[in-house]
Amino acid sequence: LSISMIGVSLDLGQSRRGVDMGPSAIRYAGVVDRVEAIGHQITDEGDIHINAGLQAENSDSKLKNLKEVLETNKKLAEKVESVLKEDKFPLILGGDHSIAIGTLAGLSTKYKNMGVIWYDAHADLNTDETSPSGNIHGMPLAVSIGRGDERLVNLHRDGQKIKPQNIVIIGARSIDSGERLLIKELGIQVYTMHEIDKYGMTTVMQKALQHLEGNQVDGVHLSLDLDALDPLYTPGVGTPVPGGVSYRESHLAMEILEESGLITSAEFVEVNPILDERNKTADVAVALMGSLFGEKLL
Ligand code: DIR
Ligand code: MN
Ligand code: MN
Ligand code: MN
Repeated sequence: LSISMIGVSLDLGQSRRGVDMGPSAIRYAGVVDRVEAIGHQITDEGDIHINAGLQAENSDSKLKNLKEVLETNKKLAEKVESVLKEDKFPLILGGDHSIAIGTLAGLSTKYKNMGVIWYDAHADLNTDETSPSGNIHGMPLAVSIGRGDERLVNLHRDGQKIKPQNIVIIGARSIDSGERLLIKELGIQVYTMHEIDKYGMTTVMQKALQHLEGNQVDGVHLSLDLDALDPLYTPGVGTPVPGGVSYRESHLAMEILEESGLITSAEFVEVNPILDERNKTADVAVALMGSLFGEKLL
């Protein structure tokens, strides 16, 4: 593969500062060497920044820091689009999960029927109306299917970027009431911790991929929120939820994705070095990238 790595230094999509340093933490954990050792080419495109200072203006409590989140995501969507034009594999490092709005907007310029694997403790399907927090990192999937504030929905290109039937959420264990309604209304595929416990990760991943292949997707994006894993393994996240996916199960999931040959882009988000223990969470992110990009023991 020829990979282009884009860091997004944004922490204003949620309320715990420091996740803007996620890309640095992941670089420090050795992402470039790890991916090159597998035999891929990787170009570090540097970070997308925002001139917000420490105190962003908190104008709208229903959409916290909307202006900064919009600005950053516009830049990201442009960047992703240009990386795709060079036929490179986009690898995005967060930053909080609101950056998926820009990632998916950029990807939607090339992929018209793209599948999305959303590996997360949360569903990220809130709108400005249903959000209990006002944090935009809880909204990117809703925004990308065309629900919520129109300034977010129409970012980079007008309207829906991905189809609800092309989404598979894996690892969910914290879903808000408005999100539950939207999941039911649209029939979005969700494999919660219950299904992972009951059927095992192999079955869950096979079902997820079969579903996307059945929809004849033209690409598959992996959006991996490190809070999908149990906080035991990834303590450096802003909204940890106990009872998560294990380290081994997550490696297995990445290996199954790699074996499928279907993944066309990926993002790793919500690494917050301020909340972390000796960069443990960034280390896990890089280890999982190893599996996703085809690292083999023998
Ligand atoms: C919660 C938390 N559902 C919200 N969302 C998170 O604020 O909308 N997503 N942490 O990853
Ligand atoms: Mn998330
Ligand atoms: Mn999450
Ligand atoms: Mn592995």
